[in-house]
Amino acid sequence: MTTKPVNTELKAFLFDVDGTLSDTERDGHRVAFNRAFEEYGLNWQWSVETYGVLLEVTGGKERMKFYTEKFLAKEDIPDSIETLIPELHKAKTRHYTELLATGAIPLRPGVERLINEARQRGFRLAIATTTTPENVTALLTHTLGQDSIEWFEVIAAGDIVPAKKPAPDIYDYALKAMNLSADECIAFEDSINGIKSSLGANLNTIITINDYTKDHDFSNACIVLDQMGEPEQAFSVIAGDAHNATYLDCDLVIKLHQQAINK
Ligand code: XBP
Ligand code: MG
Repeated sequence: MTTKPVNTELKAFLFDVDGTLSDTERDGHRVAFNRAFEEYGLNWQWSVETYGVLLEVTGGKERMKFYTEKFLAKEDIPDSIETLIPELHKAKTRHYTELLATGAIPLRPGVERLINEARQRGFRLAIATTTTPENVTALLTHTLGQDSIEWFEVIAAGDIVPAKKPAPDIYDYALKAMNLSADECIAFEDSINGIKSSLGANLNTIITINDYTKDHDFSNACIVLDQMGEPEQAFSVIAGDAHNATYLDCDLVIKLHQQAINK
C-alpha cells in the first residue's frame, strides 16, 4: 500500500493586513469611520478606547451595526439603519483610502524587509483580511509601490467570503486559490479574531501584537512578538523561542514553521 506523501515544506506566507502589516486601526480606520459619521450629520464619534471594544467585531459594516446595538438607545438608532450602514461604509472607505494616500499610515517595522526577502527567496505571498479590497490596494500601493499588488498571488479580502474572521473561511479561500495545503504555509496575524481564523484553517501562525491586541490569548501561536523588528531594531519575544534571532527573517520563519509541523 502506498501512502500519499504529506508535503510540509514551507512555500507561502499569508498575511493579515490591519494590525499586522500596518497599525491601521486607531489612526486609520477609526478616523475614517468618524469622518463618515460627521459627513452624514451623525454624532457618533468613536474614541480610541471605544474603538478597542468595537474591534471585537471584524468588518466595518458589521462593526457599525454592533455599535448601534451596543452603544445606542433603541430610539437613537435611525429608522433607515439597514440602508444607511452600506452608505456610511462607502464614505468610510473613501475617507480611509484618502488618508492612506497622504502617507500618514506606514508599514510596521520589518514588514517591507520580510516581504522583500520572501520574494527574493521565492516564497509565494497572499493576503487574507477582513478589510475591503480597495483598502488593501491603497495600503500596498502607498507603502510598497504601485507594482506591489502583483507580488501577492491572492488577495482574499472583505465580502469575498460571507463569514469574516474569526471564521476560517478567508484563509480557506486563499489556500484553495493557491492550491496549497495549510502545512505548506504560515500565517501572520495580530489579533484573537485573526488567529482563531488562521488556526481554524490549520495554519501555523506568527503573531505581532499591537496596543489593541496585546492582552489577547495567543497561546497557540508559533511565537508572539511585539513587532517583526529590523537588524537595528530588535523585537521583544513575548512568548515562544526566537532561536537567538533579534528580528524576524525568512530563516526564523522557516525554523518556526518546521518546529510547529514537528510538534
Ligand atoms: C480588520 C478589520 C476590518 C477593518 C475595517 O480585521 O476588522 O474590519 O477594521 O475594514 P483583520 P472595513 O485585521 O483581522 O482582517 O471597514 O473595510 O470592513
Ligand atoms: Mg488584524
